[in-house]
Amino acid sequence: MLTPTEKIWHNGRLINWDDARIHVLSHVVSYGSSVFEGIRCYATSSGPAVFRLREHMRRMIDSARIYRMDIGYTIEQLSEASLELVRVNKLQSCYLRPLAFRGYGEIGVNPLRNPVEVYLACWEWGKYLGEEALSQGVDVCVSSWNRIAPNTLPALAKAGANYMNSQLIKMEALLNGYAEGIGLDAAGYVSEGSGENIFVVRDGRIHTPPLGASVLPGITRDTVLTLARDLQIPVVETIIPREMLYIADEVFFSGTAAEITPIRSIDKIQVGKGSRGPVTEALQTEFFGIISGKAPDRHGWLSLVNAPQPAVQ
Ligand code: PPE
Repeated sequence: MLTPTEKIWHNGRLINWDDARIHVLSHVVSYGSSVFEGIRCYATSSGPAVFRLREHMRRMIDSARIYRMDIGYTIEQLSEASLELVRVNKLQSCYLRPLAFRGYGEIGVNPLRNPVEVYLACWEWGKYLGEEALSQGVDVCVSSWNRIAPNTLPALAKAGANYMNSQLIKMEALLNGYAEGIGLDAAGYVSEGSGENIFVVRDGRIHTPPLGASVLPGITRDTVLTLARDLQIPVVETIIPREMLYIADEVFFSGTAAEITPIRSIDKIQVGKGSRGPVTEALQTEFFGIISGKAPDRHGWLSLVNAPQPAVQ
């Protein structure tokens, strides 16, 4: 269950958690007209720090643009407001959920006359796929549901409506005893999990589906690609046939919520040795080093919530 915090940001103002309510006839409720983000803030020795804040806000504005939605705030304004929100809620680490949606006004498919409402909320959120997932790996399946096809719903937009497809994948997986499901794209190639991008390692080379395979352009995906290049591990963005999953040495998920989670079996076929592999572990070490503040933030990925105090003269 969600643990409420004190404040939520709405259209430029801080309001109480319990006052962040909408009318049942808001456009978004009937027609799914929302875009959103998921961002993590980590506890570091310099205080709470938000991971790749600007990149997430840029994607939010991109998502809105695809749907002709004018958010009315810049990347800088949304980023500043996020830092302020974490500060006023006095959290050391949390998950941030920016949301923009078509609000109350008219009913009918045309959204253009309804107001756009922008919210930022945050709360404490633990591990996504279970406590042991990060070290032990998870058991997953290939879903009988495909990901959204091109020319149906745009996958580059992180829109609420896309998650109806994710829910079908997730529910089917959970009810069949798996932690997560992998969606194939409309052509039958590997796409992504219900809320994670996917990576396949074979013979020391990392493969991930290209943006054309109906994947969300994940910020953690980009992080993994960057860290792999830093480690001089070859990476390719390429079409991945389903059966590559079964003959891979390692497979792992990436995502803000899932971070870097190893996959130990797919459709009950063991992946590699059935435990976290060396490439996955090396990437986790880099990633967790940076987000915990223990390794240098060499790519400038962390935004400190509390601005550093000026040096005493
Ligand atoms: N694909 C999908 C479909 C997806 O939802 C996410 C994030 C990703 C890939 C990874 O993107 P990124 O977080 O930028 O690396 N899923 C978010 C929502 C999870 C939820 O249950 O809600 C997340 O990880 O925060």
